[in-house]
Amino acid sequence: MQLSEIDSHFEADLQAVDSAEALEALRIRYLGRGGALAAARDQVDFRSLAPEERKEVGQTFNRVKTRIEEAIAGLKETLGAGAATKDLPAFDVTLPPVARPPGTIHPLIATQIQVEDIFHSMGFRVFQGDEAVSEYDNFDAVNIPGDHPAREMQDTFWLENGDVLRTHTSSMQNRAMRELGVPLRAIFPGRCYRAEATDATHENTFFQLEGMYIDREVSVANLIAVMKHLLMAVFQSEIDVRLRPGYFPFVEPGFELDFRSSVVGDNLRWIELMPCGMIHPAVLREGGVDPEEYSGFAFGLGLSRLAMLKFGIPDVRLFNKGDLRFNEQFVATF
Ligand code: FA5
Repeated sequence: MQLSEIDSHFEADLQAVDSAEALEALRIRYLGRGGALAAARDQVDFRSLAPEERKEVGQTFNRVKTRIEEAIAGLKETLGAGAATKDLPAFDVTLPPVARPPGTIHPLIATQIQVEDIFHSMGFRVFQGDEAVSEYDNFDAVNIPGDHPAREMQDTFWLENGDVLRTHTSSMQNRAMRELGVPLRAIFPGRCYRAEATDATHENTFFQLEGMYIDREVSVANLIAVMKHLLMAVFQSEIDVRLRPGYFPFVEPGFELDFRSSVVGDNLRWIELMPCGMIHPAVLREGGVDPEEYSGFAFGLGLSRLAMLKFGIPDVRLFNKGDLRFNEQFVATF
């Protein structure tokens, strides 16, 4: 093969190469000791050439050789990359794992789950409701008419359509009576909202857990027994409870329930836990329940407050901060 033919032949041969082995064979055929380039060179009688011509022919050889070398090196890289990835799985099993620390349940929700379990064991069901509710459900249905001063007790977020972000879970009392009927044993946990200044014990967004127990001849004694059982199960210790008078338009009589235990707080001091009371006859009637036949109690447990007591959390605002350093402290708890 003449030097002038090598270029075009090589081009055609290169197109046909489809493997690393074929490429190596091509390299030997063109660049090897007995290869096409060496053979073409042997055909040239350098001694018969004038110095100028000798230089020119030498340069031509070098140019062709460099071109062939570069083309082979380029294709080798392409074929090599293909071979390296062709039969491998889509991910590299030898890479070190990405460390993902185990997730955990938020202490508030963990408390909610625990309290739900305890109420389940006493035959209560969990009833879910909306956070945006009608003015009627939040106020009127629980005996707080439009001009009643009790509306001022709870600073309300009003929505443009006249609904409200529920200020308390009592907003579900009426629906529970109407949808579930009586006898009724149900709890309604969830977020509540109040447009109030925040501090260590007041948040604009917090959790309550409402409960209703309606049947024939339900009394304050049942209320005390249920609450004592709840608190003993939450704190795993002996508990004392006491009732003080409290005012809420939807209960009569109304109470504030306090408790004390050697494992919570200090020096067996009474801790104010939640308002409660016997459901007001007007509320029963509004829910379609005859107060002559049925009676019941209701309570509005501050779930955020209970979680604070359970875990020794000093500031209610920590729950909503989304600070992982806070949340991570509860990893091992559940
Ligand atoms: C009520 O909301 C009544 N609906 C409770 C009730 C239900 C009474 C059924 C009788 C019968 P109160 O506004 O006190 O009551 O709130 C109840 C509990 O929610 C409080 O004891 C407190 O633990 C919690 N709470 C109220 N406001 C906040 C707040 N801003 N931040 C955190 N917790 C709050």
